[in-house]
Amino acid sequence: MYGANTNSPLRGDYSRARADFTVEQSWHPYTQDDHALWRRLYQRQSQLVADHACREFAQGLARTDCSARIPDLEDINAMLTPASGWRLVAVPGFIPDEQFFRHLAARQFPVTVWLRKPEEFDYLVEPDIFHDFFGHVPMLFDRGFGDFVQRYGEQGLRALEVGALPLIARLYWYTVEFGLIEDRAHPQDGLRAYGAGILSSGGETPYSTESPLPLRVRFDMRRCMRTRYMIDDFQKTYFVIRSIDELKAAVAQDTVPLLRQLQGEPELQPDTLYPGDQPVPPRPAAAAA
Ligand code: HBI
Ligand code: FE
Repeated sequence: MYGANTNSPLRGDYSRARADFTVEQSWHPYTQDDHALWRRLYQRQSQLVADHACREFAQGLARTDCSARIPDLEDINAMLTPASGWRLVAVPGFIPDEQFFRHLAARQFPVTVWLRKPEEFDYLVEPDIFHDFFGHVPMLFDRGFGDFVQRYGEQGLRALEVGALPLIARLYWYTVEFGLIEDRAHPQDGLRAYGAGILSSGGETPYSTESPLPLRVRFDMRRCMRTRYMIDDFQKTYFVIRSIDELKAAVAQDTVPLLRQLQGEPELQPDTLYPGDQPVPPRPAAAAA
């Protein structure tokens, strides 16, 4: 079925996708250049983990050693499913919101199959396998975080029913993608990242925890859902949780009443501190090596 091993998986090839938008990972067609680029991406990001990632991320990353080549998702599932009940499924790229939420609600995480090009080393707007795998999979080894993401998927489906996609999408953006944590149980750790958009980015990882430029405020679900975001620049506001349980608590109840209420309130701007915000200071920059 596969020809000579010279063509990377096509970006956004939906022609072979099933009804739930999953595809075969088509493991074989990754080229040697793809694996080499993966190694460079992996090396840069894994060096940032010790100083900037939360302990759950560091522990999850240590469970899989994927530094040498693009992983076969089934090999990862053999470790991930016993650990947390999650399973990775391959997808061609962005999939419709409803299908995305259905996968999360079923404890299945969609991982994009294709890898970016070398000229996109630093920055990419869409998810590729490096973002989806390096950024998201470590946290999915944590059962509590996995519970939150599953519950988020269920609430995402509810939000679609009431036309509240923008509100529920912001919750994902400011937590799963760009969340920071100041772990109440481990104060010596200081401010750390758990979001996949941060931890798959060489620039935003130190920026999010150390730069004096962005706003950082204590997580509040209403504040978070009302706040617009940008997809093509470092974030201007980060929301800081004190524990993963705080995320689970935020979505424990049906969010529809809250969504309906927030639909009637104005959006908040991504670069503004509002009354009631509780600012969180950055972490002192690590001494240069
Ligand atoms: N599809 N592959 C993929 N990855 C995503 O992160 C994703 C998606 N489809 C929809 C979607 N995200 C959004 O609905 C959420 O971010 C809320
Ligand atoms: Fe992501």
